[in-house]
Amino acid sequence: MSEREREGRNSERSDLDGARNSWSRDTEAADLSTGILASLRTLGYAHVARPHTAGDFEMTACQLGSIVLRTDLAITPERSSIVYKSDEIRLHQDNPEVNTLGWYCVQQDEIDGSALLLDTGDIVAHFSRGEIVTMTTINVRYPDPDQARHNPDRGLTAYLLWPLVNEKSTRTEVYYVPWLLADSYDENQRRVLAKFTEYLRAKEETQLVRIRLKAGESLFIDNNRMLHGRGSISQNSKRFLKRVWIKR
Ligand SMILES: O=C(O)CCC(=O)C(=O)O
Repeated sequence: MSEREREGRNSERSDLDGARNSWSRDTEAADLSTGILASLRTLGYAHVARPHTAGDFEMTACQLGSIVLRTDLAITPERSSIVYKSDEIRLHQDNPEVNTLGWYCVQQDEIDGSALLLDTGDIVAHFSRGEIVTMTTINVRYPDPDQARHNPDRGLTAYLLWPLVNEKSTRTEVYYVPWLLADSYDENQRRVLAKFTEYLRAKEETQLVRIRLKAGESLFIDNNRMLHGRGSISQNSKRFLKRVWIKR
């Protein structure tokens, strides 16, 4: 466990850790969601290490907002998205309209299958005001959430655009997917984008958070702040996660 993860877990120990087996009442899910929200605010993620059921996960996720998508993640050769493949998934963010992502571990990979996380919550400290403004003009594509338009399993692809940096009244949010950059940027945008990728690379060397969920544990992340990915796993891996996309 990394120093950072240990820190996070210690600070949330009373709510998110512990030996009890499941919770059945809404009030327990509500109490837990308070701890999760606090951890999302401070660390950008919350690892619920207290063993629980998929039903508990669902109940807790509902306390965090509206679930807009549920996905079963397991190696599925006939599906085309990278999330069903055994290859490494590079650090990225999901649909930027979705604020919180949650994964519940039904079965972990035998060898690894850890979630890899990178925090961009300090972006304003690393870039000048001018560079931040330039980043608000750098558009990154994201798949159209309407499955009638974007459904790679049916040969349909359609993308919308979202800025790399989005200035909100309370914070500066990031949306980055290295394989969904637009076809062309001007010279200034290319320069700032190169500095941004170097910022991520340097961070990845020293600040990558690695969380290997055990069966019965879950992980929530702030999708407008944290990048996530995972290393490659075996094609025969039985790893099985339930994912939810949550809008606040
Ligand atoms: O399999 C995982 O751990 C992550 C999959 C992923 O990238 C996603 O859910 O967006």
